[in-house]
Amino acid sequence: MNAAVGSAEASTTCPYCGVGCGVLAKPGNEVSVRGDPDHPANHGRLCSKGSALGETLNLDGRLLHPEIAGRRADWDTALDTVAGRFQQTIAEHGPDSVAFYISGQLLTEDYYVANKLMKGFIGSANIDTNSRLCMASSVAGHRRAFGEDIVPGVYEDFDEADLIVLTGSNAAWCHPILYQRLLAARKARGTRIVVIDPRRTATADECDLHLALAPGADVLLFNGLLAHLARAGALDRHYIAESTTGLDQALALAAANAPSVEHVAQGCGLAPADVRFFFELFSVTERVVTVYSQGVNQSAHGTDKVNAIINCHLATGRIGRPGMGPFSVTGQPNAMGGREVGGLANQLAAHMHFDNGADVDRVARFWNAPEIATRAGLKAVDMFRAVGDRRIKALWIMGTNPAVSMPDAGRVRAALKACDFVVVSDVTRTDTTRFADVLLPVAAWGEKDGMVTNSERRLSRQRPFLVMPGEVRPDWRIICDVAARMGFGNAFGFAGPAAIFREHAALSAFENKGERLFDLGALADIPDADYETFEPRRWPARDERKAGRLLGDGRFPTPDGRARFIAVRQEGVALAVSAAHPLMLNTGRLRDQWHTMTRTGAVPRLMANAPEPMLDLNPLDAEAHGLAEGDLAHLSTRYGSARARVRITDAQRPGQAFLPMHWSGHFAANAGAGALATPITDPHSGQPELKNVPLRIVREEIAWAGVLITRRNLRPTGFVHWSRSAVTGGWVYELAGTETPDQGILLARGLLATPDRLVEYRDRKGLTYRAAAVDENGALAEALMVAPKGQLPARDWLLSLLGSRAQLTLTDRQALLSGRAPAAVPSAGRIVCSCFNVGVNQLADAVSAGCRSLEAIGRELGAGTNCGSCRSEIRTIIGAGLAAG
Ligand SMILES: Nc1nc2c(c(=O)[nH]1)N[C@H]1C(S)=C(S)[C@@H](COP(=O)(O)OP(=O)(O)OC[C@H]3O[C@@H](n4cnc5c(=O)[nH]c(N)nc54)[C@H](O)[C@@H]3O)O[C@H]1N2
Ligand SMILES: Nc1nc2c(c(=O)[nH]1)N[C@H]1C(S)=C(S)[C@@H](COP(=O)(O)OP(=O)(O)OC[C@H]3O[C@@H](n4cnc5c(=O)[nH]c(N)nc54)[C@H](O)[C@@H]3O)O[C@H]1N2
Ligand code: SF4
Ligand SMILES: [Mo]
Repeated sequence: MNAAVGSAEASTTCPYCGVGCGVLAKPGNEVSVRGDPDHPANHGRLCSKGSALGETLNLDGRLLHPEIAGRRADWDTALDTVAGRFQQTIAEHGPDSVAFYISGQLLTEDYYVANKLMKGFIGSANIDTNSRLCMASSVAGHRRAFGEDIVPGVYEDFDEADLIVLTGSNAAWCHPILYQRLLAARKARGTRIVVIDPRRTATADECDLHLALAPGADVLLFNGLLAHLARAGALDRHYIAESTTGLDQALALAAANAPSVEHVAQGCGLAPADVRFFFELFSVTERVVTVYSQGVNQSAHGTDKVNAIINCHLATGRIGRPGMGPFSVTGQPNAMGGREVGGLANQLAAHMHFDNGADVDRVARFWNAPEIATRAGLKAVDMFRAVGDRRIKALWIMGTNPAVSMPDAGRVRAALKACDFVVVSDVTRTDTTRFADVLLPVAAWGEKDGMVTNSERRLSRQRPFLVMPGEVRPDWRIICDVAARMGFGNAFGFAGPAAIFREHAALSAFENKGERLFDLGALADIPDADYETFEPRRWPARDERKAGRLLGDGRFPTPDGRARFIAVRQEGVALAVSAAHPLMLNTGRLRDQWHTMTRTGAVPRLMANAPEPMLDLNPLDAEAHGLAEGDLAHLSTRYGSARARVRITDAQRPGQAFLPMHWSGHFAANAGAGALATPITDPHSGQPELKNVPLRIVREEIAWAGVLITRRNLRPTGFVHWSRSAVTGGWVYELAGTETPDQGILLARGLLATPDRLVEYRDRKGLTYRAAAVDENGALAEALMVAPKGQLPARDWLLSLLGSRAQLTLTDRQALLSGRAPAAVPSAGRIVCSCFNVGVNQLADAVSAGCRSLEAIGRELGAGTNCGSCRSEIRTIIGAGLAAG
């Protein structure tokens, strides 16, 4: 690990989800982290990912020096090359021949200068961000309804609501601390919870009603609700008259689209009684918050889904008052900060837009930018298309891994390969950095210094507590240095993040007499010292008053001051299933992994819950495809293919499969969801449909399987399938192939590193092979076992040998070659609770020993008592144990 800045406990913010929890990080031999008790987002709590932050800080795999064409270069040469190639391309082909693709991982200051450089000084709006895959439909829906991209609610609404509708949100895993807050409120005041998700997720575990609606049917459901509210006399006529326009058209279309509860139920694949229960609950409960996220946004009709939801809140006047409102929760740590600076290609800056000439003029004057872009640029999917057909000739990617996370990822990779000049700024090597002509090493969490904004518009500081290692630099500085080399030094001569933040704040307040609610005017002169000690606060920050909910006064930032109902109708799914692709593939997140696993994938306890890429399938579909639990399946869509093991679960509806989005080429041979996903986008937001693509699955005829346990970080090639998982002291590689076992043995042996200290065993038929290598101290360095499918021995004891680093005993050595543990080592089983490292076998044993409730398990094993995100899985294990008697 790199050196600490000081010894004091630093107060900073978690770099994962949009809940934006405060973290206290104490440097030492290891950095220890705890939740910040004074941070209003989490009041001291952290989820599994947040609590493991200290384990992500070692420097294995960190980029420490700039590289040009794969060779180490010095900063001056690297920056000159970037600036020179961009300038040359612009001179020859115009400003729209270059682009930036950036990210919600960036801090506000990084984001601000990147946006200013591209839109203000290069003079193109070809800057888009991974938020296009994430929040774009919410942004578009907010603008259509409210006139500005405003999230009206605050986290206190989770405490004060009587009904919370979670739609297209697996908050139990993706916004865990907010979800725990909701469960606490439920305990205290009996908050009702309705979950709308085609899958029965962990979030659906604790709810009054789970509506497992047909994928994509959300508009029909919410149109049905709007029509029901009208029929039930639940419309707030006064509010509608005073504060809105367009109800008649929206209601007419909704009523035509969703004429009755039965019609809605049929179209959504739900029971009429369940639909009626939801409608009535919504209609009679004043304090309703509707929380939504990627099941709504990531859709070919995402913007319509957002407006269908907002329509119901407008119709009942339930916006921006305590315990009520539509609440789009943000995904990334600084998704909201990116929206503030205007990091999307169709935004300008500070909630100002290209479609308003006065805005363009205002920003140009503020920046003193004569060449400002005057129209929107290319959105992510179109941007990579333009890279692919050479309209864009120079691309700078910062803080995102599009070779994995973009839909139709195979085409994105081909585009990156074909592109004349690719720059990548990252903290580590990724599938995307392979395409970089210039690779720039940047500061990571713990080293970075700046501002982020969470889902409830609350700004918090990320503060450094570690010295930047090697030659690493912060993103903002790299961007400003390139800008200066391009001749824009005057506009980018910032001394540090505080100076950039002041300019960002000043722009938000510039000629803003309240037309734009986003206003940080009170912070435009914040002294460096106050920026250092900045306490979390929400925007708007026009003056010293504390900001809370917005839009509760029934006034909206539209020209006439009224909110707009948007008439929407249910459209068909973007691509329908067919005989060739009979299943619908849904993709999303797992509890303990973050995106493309560049950080969480290296932490053993975060890998333990789901160590391999798994495709979830309903039992009926598994049977129809001749697939058993754990079988390897070949997955293909019209865009690409992948391989994953099958997990059979009735949490999936028949006809629907689910694959996590996380596995990149660093963690498996070919298990990426991005290669399978469709690049079809929503017409308003340009956000791709990442939740539905027709899928074909075929069982892979596996002949042999292997497991390699090693200290080395490898990237096997030539295997039909491999995946790997971090364990204490190294990695476990699962291998599988369709070759004959003897060929498999040959292939797998090629992975071993230390033939001189190797002991080997091979059975006479050449079907089974075992080998172990020791280091100079006689401790296990690696072990390989290969056997016909289904015959691999258990490996817990091998892992404990790898982890302990103790010298092997004679018994150990014999056991290694016989493939059997020396004594029955009790196996904890797959880890369920990663906070306390409790495995499925331990839980099952505790249930048989009489623990019949979550509380009893918690008392016995600790499991489930910290972050709480494993509670639903524990409940399932208790249920299974009780059912088995
Ligand atoms: N553990 C973890 N947490 C994270 C992240 C992570 O990588 N890991 N990433 C963060 C980021 S950037 C984001 S954007 C958020 C995302 O947070 P979420 O949106 O909660 O996560 P997802 O798993 O992408 O999708 C949510 C749910 O949408 C459902 N869904 C699919 N199709 C439909 C549909 O047509 N209608 C409805 N109503 N639901 C549907 C899926 O079944 C899925 O359960 O999570 C953030 N938090
Ligand atoms: N199939 C499918 N695809 C999806 C989704 C889905 O649900 N299904 N979800 C989409 C969503 S919502 C999102 S948000 C995206 C996320 O997709 P990505 O943005 O590709 O995911 P990350 O793994 O978070 O990539 C962030 C990269 O930035 C690096 N990094 C971290 N901090 C910094 C920093 O401070 N500066 C710089 N320069 N680099 C840094 C990390 O090392 C990592 O390589 O995926 C999208 N893709
Ligand atoms: S809930 Fe989100 S912000 Fe909070 S600790 Fe977990 S990942 Fe970090
Ligand atoms: Mo996201």
